[in-house]
Amino acid sequence: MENYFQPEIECASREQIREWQNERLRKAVRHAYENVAYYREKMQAKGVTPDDIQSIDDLHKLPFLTKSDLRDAYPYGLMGMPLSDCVRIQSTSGTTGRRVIAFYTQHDLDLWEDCCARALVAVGATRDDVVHVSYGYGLFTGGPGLNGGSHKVGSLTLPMSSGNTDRQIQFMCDLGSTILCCTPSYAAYLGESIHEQGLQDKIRLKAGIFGAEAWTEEMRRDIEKSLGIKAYDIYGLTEISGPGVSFECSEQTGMHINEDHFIAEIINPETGEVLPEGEKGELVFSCITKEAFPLLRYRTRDICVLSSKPCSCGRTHIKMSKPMGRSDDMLIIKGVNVFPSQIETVLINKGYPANYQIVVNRVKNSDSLDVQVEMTSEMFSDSMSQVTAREKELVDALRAMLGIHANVKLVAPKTIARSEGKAVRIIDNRKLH
Ligand code: DLL
Repeated sequence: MENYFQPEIECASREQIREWQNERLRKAVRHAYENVAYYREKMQAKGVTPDDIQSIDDLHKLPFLTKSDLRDAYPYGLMGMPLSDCVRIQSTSGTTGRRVIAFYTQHDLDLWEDCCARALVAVGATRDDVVHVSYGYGLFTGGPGLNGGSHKVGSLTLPMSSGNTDRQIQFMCDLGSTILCCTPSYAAYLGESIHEQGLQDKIRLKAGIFGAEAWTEEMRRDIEKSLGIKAYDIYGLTEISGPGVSFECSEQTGMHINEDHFIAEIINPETGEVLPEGEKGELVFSCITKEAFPLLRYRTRDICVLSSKPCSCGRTHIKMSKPMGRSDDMLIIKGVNVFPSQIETVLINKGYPANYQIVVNRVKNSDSLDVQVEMTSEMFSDSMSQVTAREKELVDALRAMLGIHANVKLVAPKTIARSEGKAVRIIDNRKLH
């Protein structure tokens, strides 16, 4: 069994990492140019050839690739290898427009699973662990990615998939699951259900690896408390391979990007200008080792900050902050930029569970923001006037955070539908696109 803490790679000097990146970038650009007509045409339209890209300093010369390119080229137009060399597809959870389909050779699958194995080892996984994978399996990358990573580590892998919460808890108790992999909203729900069934003493979990959707530090603390674990973040997207593009280490202050496979840039989402390290902007990835689906300068729409400050875990790969929202589903309400994570921070700080729904409407050209929040069972027994006072308190706190008025409605526990995968928390009825 290989060891998936790989200090020769993960703790390499910045110079060494840059050297790998330069060499692999040159190869990746040539691969895309020679094998993907769509890419070649985009580069030609910008007057760039593979000879113009000698190092990461030349990266800015390449055109960006966006989700709409992926949709235009659907389904086979961005493949870098013949179909006979591809062994798998995965697809996004997108519900609007054409789905995005990513292709993998066996080599691509191996590298992706290596990245997930690194993530698991970083949260403490060994071959003695029981890894409980409650991400969805099938087209979604969460289940297959963590499953493959867990096999590589040599842990006993429980391919639970999502759903059937009672069975999840039963397996967790009976088999002594030690590491939980699922969305943070499902982790919170599992915690809630375990407490309801009074089974918290039967749970052997020590760590969780949660991603695929935005979650706050407050939610981390809640999950850690409710499940009695350390909760770590993991990031990725289907187009770039899936989970494991970056992952948290013991420091829990941002996610190390697997820089031997992916080069990260931060750009101004309005102008496309590359921003210096430390500035907030849209994350852009160039994949430098992928064969079947070679994406260069892919715009993720995720807004975050990069930092190469030394990390106490010894890893030298650059860290990205938790995504602070998306440049495309950032809500603009009454002209004000609103990130749902800001609303979640207010709610959790005031003691509410992370079960809420944000509804935006537009009536006669005026936007309205409604926030429905579940009360805890203790709050639910409060008198009507106490509930009204609580609602007012939230309205004030949300105004202080967002600068706009939100209509707040406190609802009974368990009235907002739970999610087994990514939570649907935002309903924008304005149809602005
Ligand atoms: O969500 C891959 C994944 C599976 C990541 C399991 C982590 C764990 P997609 O369905 O293609 O892929 O969605 C990708 O989800 O661009 C982000 O906006 C969001 N996202 C993913 N991880 C995080 C995270 C998977 N840790 C999109 N925090 C990305 C916040 C995340 N947002």
